[in-house]
Amino acid sequence: MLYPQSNPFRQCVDLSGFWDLRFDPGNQGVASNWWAGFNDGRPVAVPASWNDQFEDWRDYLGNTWYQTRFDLPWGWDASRQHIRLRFNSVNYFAEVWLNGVRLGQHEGGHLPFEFDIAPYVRPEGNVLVVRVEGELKPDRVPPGNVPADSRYMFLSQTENNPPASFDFFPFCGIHRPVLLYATPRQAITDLTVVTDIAGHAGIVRVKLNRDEGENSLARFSLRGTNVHAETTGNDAVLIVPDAALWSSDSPHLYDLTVELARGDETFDRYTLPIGIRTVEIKGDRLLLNGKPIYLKGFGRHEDFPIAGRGLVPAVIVKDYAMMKWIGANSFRTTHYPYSEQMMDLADRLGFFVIDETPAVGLFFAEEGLARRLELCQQYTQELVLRDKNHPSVIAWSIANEPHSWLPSAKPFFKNLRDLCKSIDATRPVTLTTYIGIGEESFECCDLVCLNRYAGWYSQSGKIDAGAASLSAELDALYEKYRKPIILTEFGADAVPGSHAQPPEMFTEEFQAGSIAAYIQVLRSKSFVIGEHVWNMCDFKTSQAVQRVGGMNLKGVFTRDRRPKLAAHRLRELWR
Ligand code: GCB
Repeated sequence: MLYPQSNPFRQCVDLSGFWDLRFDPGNQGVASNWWAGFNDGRPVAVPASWNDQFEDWRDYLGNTWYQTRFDLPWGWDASRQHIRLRFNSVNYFAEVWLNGVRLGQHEGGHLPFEFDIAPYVRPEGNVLVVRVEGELKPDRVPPGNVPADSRYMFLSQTENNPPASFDFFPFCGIHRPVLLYATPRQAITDLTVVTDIAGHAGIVRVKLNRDEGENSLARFSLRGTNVHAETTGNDAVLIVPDAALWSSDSPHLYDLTVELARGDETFDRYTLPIGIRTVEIKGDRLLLNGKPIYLKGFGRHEDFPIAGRGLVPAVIVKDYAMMKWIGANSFRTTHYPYSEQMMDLADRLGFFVIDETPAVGLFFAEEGLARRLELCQQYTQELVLRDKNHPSVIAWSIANEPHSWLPSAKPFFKNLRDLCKSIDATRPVTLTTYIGIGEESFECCDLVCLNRYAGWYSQSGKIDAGAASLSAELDALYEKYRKPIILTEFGADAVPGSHAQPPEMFTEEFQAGSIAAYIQVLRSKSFVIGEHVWNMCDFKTSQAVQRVGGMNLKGVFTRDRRPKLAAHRLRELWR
């Protein structure tokens, strides 16, 4: 799925701004025809979560109606062009109407969906209405309101408010831009780029998808080089002599331009930044361009005061600046796909990304399991199709911490692994676990990813004992699976400004000390290929006894991006 862009052949307009909003706790909107347009809306910012924009609706996750109006830009013509509406992310469920016509619906909060609106759009006075809701239900992914039952879950989270089966606030709303865009009728619809290296040359294989129609000429070129190819088919190979490879130290991107032409007349163009690089696992190593890499970085969240999970471009820039400052080279998109803007900057700035689907908090009770699998399949497919061309993506994570005690878990993940590989055979696939050695799904993963909090949730307050048990566990895991290991989560909560010597839980000294002790263990194991601290920043979550002020305080930066002691300690260790 190509991100919309503007050039002489295609145009894109961002509908972000102040929309109208009506909360609908009594579910009267459908019967009252709000879908055809409603009155008495209050202003709401798009993109942003609704929860923190008002004084009284923070924990409300139910039916909510959004509305905006738009005119088509000058020159757009629905009889000659595809005109589409693209939603980059709406959490969790969206149903969309244009001028009273139902366009469709989408489930899942972090991946784009779009509608062809050419048949329904008017030159002026269009009314766009979206019903959004994010109720927590056991047959949704991620799930919520899961009945307490120790066969399925480690801990019951129904006492949390809101009752999410995951540890981040279930923010709702239109979280990323809504785009209106036009392309020619016979347009480029998708590109798939796979790169390889042969000696000093880079090999760029491009597969083109296009609308049905006559076999026009497709031209491929890399800006700033003489490399080009053309074909009336859909496959091209570009060989770049003395290629500048993409890496974290030198994230070189080439602009791949693809054009469609009839004779001399060009009628479509798309430009995609690409990086030439290879990723593979060999023995205990993860290789980029044939050389071992070691991941230093974080699990994170898209989370910021007031905007909630909504896209704030300045926060993205700040986060990369702080990750560079601290010496990180990577992150995992915990626990859902991040914005396209975040992914684009990872390519530009040279960050390695473990790209994760929204499959967090999965449990394996029979009831609803088929539906949860269907949703995970949908998300895996949507994610890989969206992000397959990013050089920064070095692995896919198909789940975070599933409660995979029951035998049905292993075939569930084998199914998702196979699906992922069938769309993209070039990247490793993994999932992360707290279960450790008993996580049988590691058999079908290329990498073993462990989340561990010994010294915090267990052996509480004992940094050295926690580190010793981590060390023993890593050895046993490697012995069993013989695959490279990444510690994808470790850390401790620290209340900013709280101090103690000797260190005590919740102080900045304890957090810094336990992170440093873990890193010392990791560096002593040759099969460990990465360390991701949980979390980069403090983040909002459901209210619970372990969550002071509804916050998870494991950030090494505060929610407003100020470094704690641990950030300075990490900077010494990572730079
Ligand atoms: C985990 C989860 C993460 C939590 C974290 C914690 O293992 O993957 O979502 O926030 O632990 O702080 O408890």
